[in-house]
This record gives sequence, C-alpha cells and structure tokens, in this order.
Amino acid sequence: MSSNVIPLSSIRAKAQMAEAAPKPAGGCSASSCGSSKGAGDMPAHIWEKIKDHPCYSEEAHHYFARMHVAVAPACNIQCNYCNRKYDCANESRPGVTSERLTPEQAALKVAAVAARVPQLSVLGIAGPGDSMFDWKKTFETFRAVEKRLPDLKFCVSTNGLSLPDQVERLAQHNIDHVTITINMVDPEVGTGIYPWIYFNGRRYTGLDASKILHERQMEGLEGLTAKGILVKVNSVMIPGVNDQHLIAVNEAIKARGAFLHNVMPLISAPEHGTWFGLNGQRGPKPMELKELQDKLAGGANLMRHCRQCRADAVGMLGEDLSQDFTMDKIDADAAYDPEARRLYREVVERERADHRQAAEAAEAELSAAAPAPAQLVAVCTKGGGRINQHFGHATEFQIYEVDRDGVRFVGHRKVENYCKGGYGDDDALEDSVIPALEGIAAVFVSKIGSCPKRDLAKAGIAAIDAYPFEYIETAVAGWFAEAFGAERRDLA
Ligand code: CLF
Ligand code: SF4
Repeated sequence: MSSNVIPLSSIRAKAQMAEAAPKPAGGCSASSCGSSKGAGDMPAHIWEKIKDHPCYSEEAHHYFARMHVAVAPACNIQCNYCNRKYDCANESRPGVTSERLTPEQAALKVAAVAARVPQLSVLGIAGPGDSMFDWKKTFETFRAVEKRLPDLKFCVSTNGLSLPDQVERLAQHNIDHVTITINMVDPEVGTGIYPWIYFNGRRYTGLDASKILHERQMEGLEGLTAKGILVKVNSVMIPGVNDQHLIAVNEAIKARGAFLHNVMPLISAPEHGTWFGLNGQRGPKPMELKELQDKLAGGANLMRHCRQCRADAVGMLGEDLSQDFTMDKIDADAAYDPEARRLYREVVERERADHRQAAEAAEAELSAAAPAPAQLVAVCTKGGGRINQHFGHATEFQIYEVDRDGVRFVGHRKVENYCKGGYGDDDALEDSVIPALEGIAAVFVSKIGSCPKRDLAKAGIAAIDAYPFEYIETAVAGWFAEAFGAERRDLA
C-alpha cells in the first residue's frame, strides 16, 4: 500500500503531541482572507460542507481522500469521448475498467477502506455509467453505507439528463455535492459531442438530442442550487469543438449558482477506441488548458486540482490505491475506528492552521521582493502541502505560479516516474518528464540524484532540493525572493 496512508498508531501519537504543543495564533490567514479557498470567503455553513472534501476545496485535497464505488453501469447518452468498454469518461479517465459492485459489496468495501485509510472523507458514485440514470443502485449504496459510516459525505457525478427527476431524492438523502458534466450551452456545439441520447423511452439524435440534454442540465442545475446543494460543473475541453465556447458555459453556470467549474482536458488516445480517439481529435496541451483557465478567472470559481480519476478510485487525489482494495483483497472484518478518524481530523485542523500561517509569512516575504515576471514551478509532493517526495518517485508534478502577489496553485501534470531501478530512467526523463515540464523554471524535490539534476539543468530547469519537507509556499517564495528579489524593498 502507498506510504500516503497514515498508520492509526501514528495518528494517535501526533494527536498527543499536538495537544501538548502551543496553539497557533488566531486571526487572519493567507488562505482565509481574499483567497478562493478559505473559510473567510464564504458563509460558515458552506465552508462546513466543503472543508474536508478533496475535490471542492483545494486545501482539503492535501489532507483528505475520496473513494468511488462502481455500482452504476447503465448510461443514457453517448459522448464522443467515451468507449462503453471503459468507465464514464465524464468523471474518470478512459482506458481503465473498474470492478462492478453490487450495493452490498460496495458497503463492505467502503467499510474496509475507511478502517485502513483515516483520510477517507467522501464516497462518490461516478459511474462507470451514469449515477442518476442508474439511480436505484446509487441510492441503495448510500443507504447501505450510511448505516455503517455516519461520518462520510456522499457525492455523485452525472451527465444531467436524468437529474431533474432526482433532485428531490438527492435532497432527502442529504447529498451536499453533485457534479454535472456540461460541455455546451449551445446545442449546435453539442452536436459535435453527443451523437445520441435516450430519453423517455426514445432515442434522439443530432440537434434534438443536444437541445434536450442542455435543457435538462440547466433544469437540474437550477433545481439543485435552489435546494442549497453545491454543484460542481465538469467540462471536457475539446480543442476546435468547445474550447472557446467554455467561456459561455462558465458564465451560464455561474448565473445559475454553480459552486465550482472544473475544466478537464480531453483524453483521446486512439487505443481507447473512442469516436474522438479514432478520428484524430486531439486533447489540449497543458499551456492551452492554463490559458483557457486564466480567461475564466473572474467567472465561476475554478477547480484546477482534478485528477480525472477512475470510477473505482481510492485514496488521496493523485494516488491510486484501487488495486489494494479489490473485492478479493479487502478485509471484510476490518474494524471501523471512529476515534482514530476523529483524531485524524483534529491533527489536520492543527496542521492546516500551521500551514496557513506559513503561507501568510511567504506572502509577506514575496510582497517585499522587487518586481519580477511570474514564474511557473513544479513541486514533488505526497500531500500535506509539503515538499516531501523524491524526484524519481513522482508520477505527477503540482504546478504553482509565483510572483510578488503570492504563490498560486495552477494545476498538475502527469509523468512517467523517472526512477525505474536503473532501466529506462533516461528514457522517462527525456520522453516524459522534460516535455511535461515545458515552461517550468524550477522543480522542487525532497531529494534528487546528480544525473537527473544535471539533465534538467541542460533543459533550462533548476532542480531545487534545499527545502525538504518545507511547506510549498515557504519554499517557492524563499526561492523566488532569492532568485528574483535581490533589490528587496523594506517591510514597512
Ligand atoms: Fe468523486 Fe467527483 Fe465527488 Fe470528487 S472525484 S464524484 S467530486 S468525490 Fe474529484 Fe476525481 Fe476530479 Fe471528480 S478529482 S475526477 S473532480
Ligand atoms: Fe460515457 Fe459517461 Fe458519457 Fe455515459 S455520460 S457516454 S458513461 S462519458
């Protein structure tokens, strides 16, 4: 199992140490004043709903895990980026199939994961088809799980076609988080994405299909927000089809009260056998995605830390423990320990307060630096908001932008890990890591060997290993101030 899972004994020890430690000073913190991610930016009841949800709060994704159970195989539409052999590509990457479960099997699996992964805070149903078309299995699963694990939050993801019929039921089940995939608000654009839908016992194609889907998505979104349910909208960015149109989508969903907008890059490898993949439709490059996200800043709040996880994903975002928890491996007798889970949340609260203070200090340091162009940097992290991963083990980099205004998370880039025990290391560096670091000035690591450090330098990327286990903001701000802020202004 991944080292990101914290042993329960260590949680108890940490909780005791934290009890004895001085409490962090109160007051305003970097992420609670004027930032889109903190408690200070929203009413308390909304913060309460999102603060432990790794998808709805960027801060929470450093500390909390989600899991999906693949209980809803049926779907009522066809997307050109989906191959039915695989999971729903609206909320999971194509190319992987998950183990289909009955609601009873799902409840067993969730209990087994919760017993071993104290970070688990959310159970999501994201297919492998559509959770709201296959609603009976979805709600049956929630009923079975809530009896065993009352401290888990529930979350669903849907294409929206059946959603209006389920709004009341979602509210009755106290579901606070719903994701709708909305790729267009103009049905003409939809004709390039959806060949057909199945609605009220009939199959519709072309413009008629997209018109119905659009109207049902808007109706569902309005119905949910009217009930106070938080809605995240996922949009798949398809260059030349809907990329520029997503600006209109962002405006339309913001006007209807969506809480977050998550623009995801199309994944369309030909071997996945999707219509787009087989017809040469490309996905966006990382910089194209960032450009679009920058254009959307100021509209609906953006989610930038999505990992396009699979319909049976388990663990922190960016890690995949699903193979450790297949039905043949789960421990059906594993004891759920509510006390350990409560202690974990206590430890996290303290770490978050400490992290916010560190981020605030980093911001003060940056504001004292001389003006310099913004830099993009990559970070190797296993979570906790710290630089705590060896360069060779990274399968993704978290990307931050830094200038005098602060250190801002802008996304992540997946790579093939460099360290392969001596075989293929150089290939991974040349073919995967260096291309993925396009536009990046420095990569922050807990440790790195001298060979990759030299090769990165040749590609114009500095490898920074001077801040092992530091908070990301502290390290990035320290480096930027030193490298670009030589003529520093006095702190007034
Ligand atoms: Fe799952 Fe989705 Fe709920 Fe999260 S995932 S149903 S909102 S609990 Fe999260 Fe995964 Fe991105 Fe989805 S990182 S694909 S946004
Ligand atoms: Fe595939 Fe999901 Fe689209 Fe259904 S909604 S066709 S499962 S991507």
